[in-house]
Amino acid sequence: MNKKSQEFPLTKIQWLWQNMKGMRAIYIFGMFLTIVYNVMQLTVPYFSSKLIDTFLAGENAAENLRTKSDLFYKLLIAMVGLTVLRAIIVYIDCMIFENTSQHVLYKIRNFLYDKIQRQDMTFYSTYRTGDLMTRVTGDLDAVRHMVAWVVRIVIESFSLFAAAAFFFLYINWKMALCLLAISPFVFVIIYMFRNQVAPMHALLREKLAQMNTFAQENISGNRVVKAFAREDYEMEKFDTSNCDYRDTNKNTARVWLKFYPYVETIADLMPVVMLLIGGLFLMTPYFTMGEYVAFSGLIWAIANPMRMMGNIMNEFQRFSAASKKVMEIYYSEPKIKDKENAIPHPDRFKGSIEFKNVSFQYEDGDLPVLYDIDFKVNPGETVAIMGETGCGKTSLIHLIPRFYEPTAGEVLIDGIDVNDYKLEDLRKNIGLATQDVLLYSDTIEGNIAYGDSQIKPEEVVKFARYSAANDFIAKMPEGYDTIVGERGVGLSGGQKQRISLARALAVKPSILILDDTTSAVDLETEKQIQNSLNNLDFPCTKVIIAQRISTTKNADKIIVLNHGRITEMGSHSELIAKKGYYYELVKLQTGIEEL
Ligand code: DUT
Ligand code: MG
Repeated sequence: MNKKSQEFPLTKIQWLWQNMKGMRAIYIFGMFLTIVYNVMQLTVPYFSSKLIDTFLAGENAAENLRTKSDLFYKLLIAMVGLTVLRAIIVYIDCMIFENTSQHVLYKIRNFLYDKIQRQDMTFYSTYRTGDLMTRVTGDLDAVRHMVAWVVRIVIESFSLFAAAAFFFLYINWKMALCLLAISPFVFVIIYMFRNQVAPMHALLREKLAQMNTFAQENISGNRVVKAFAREDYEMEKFDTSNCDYRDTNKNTARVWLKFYPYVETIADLMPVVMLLIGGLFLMTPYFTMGEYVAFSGLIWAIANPMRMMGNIMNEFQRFSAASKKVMEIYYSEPKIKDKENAIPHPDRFKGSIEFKNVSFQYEDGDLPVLYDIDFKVNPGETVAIMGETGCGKTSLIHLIPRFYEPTAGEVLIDGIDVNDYKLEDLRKNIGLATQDVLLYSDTIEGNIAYGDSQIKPEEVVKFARYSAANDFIAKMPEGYDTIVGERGVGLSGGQKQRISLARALAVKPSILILDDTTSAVDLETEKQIQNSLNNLDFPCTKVIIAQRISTTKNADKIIVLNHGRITEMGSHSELIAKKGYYYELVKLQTGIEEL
């Protein structure tokens, strides 16, 4: 997946609109209400102009007040009534915008979470956790802000401006044109502002992601920080990142400050033009005092939207930068997914595994990590994989559940290429205990039953027995109900490994893969585990990565990897006879000089 130059099928606004499905009608109604309450706002000056001309400043004011006093009161009541009605509409409108935005937020967030869940390993090595977290929280909130606030303010500004402009033209077009002639200058300034502020917002989102990534990595890796007493150093590093974010924020705000005086000056020119030209017009019969009051009472409805333009443009750019980051995840597609013609295999696999001339290279790697791997394991057999650290053992076993795809050759299970299975069918048949154990913050029972939530409690105990974990679990104050912390805090390395083994066994897999799973348990316990693995009550092919001869010597087949190539393959006795790496290893581990 290319992180940088991703094309989206929809524009940002279209995408937002698409995610408003189900809420569109009410949202449009909200937009309509926004127009309504803004236009209503203009009626107050209209009524006051009427009141002034008829009852206060006009030629027959005193006369009118006496003879048409009921009209006077009607106008007053209409003014108050409209103000109250307007307040109610504003309230309803705000609720509509807020509700819709929360709905959109909820919908997109769930969608993103689902997307992230279904991504492949390459995705997880491309995006860092803190970055992803920022996208589903901060960036997404900027998107919500667009729906909840920006759109409403845009409509408010435009409807106010348009209504006031029409109203002015209606009352006195000459005066209105003199005022409106100033407004185009604002658009030129806003356009220039947009070009400068857009890259700032992109940078700002980047900095926020950086800061969050930094904090996330630091918090989850806090044990390393403590072990090396590097708190001050980490604090300093965070401070730098925090400062950087603050400064970028300040610089973004400063861009507006540069343009703000010009916009403000233009907006402020309005009342001046009003005074000058209006004053002159007042001396002619074409412009009444009532009209002057109506104009000056509404001059803000022209000037304020101009002032808001900068804000609106700023918010648009913020939305644009944030939605780009959200859409990147929204439209990301895992490379490893079900083939279109994948055939379902609901039945249990028999469990034969075959690697046919498999080579593999990581997308970001320079060299292949596996070359020409060729071997076969029959159902129920045990294969052990050995070799120096970094020789490609973990990479090899990751090809079986199709975490990655070989660059050449194929991996077959029961004679079918793993690419042809549905991922769910394939992975359901595989029990994997990974090299770095990750337990969830849940009870021990919940952790063991992770792959099969239907499993009975007595079965959980059975699998814990198989993995020699029952004894220490039973000794814990709350037994299987003991909550283990994030990543299994509160357990020893060997204890965690044994729970992870029980978790892998609990799905009763046709293929069990253990990646260095007993490296941290003592020899006695390991022997116990070996025994139970040999006597499982379900058929199972085992692929075991280990460094200890005691773990591997009884395997049907031992594979020795060296720099990504199979250098030795055979049973314990065959490999001893070969007098190669395995032979040397046995000598080293048993301390016997000659075998
Ligand atoms: N490698 C990558 N990207 C990864 C993982 C590994 O480039 O995401 C490289 C590192 C190493 C090679 O692949 O040079 C093989 O790594 P692997 O993890 O397969 O080695 P291992 O045999 O499992 O080593 P260990 O015994 O330390 O677990
Ligand atoms: Mg490994």
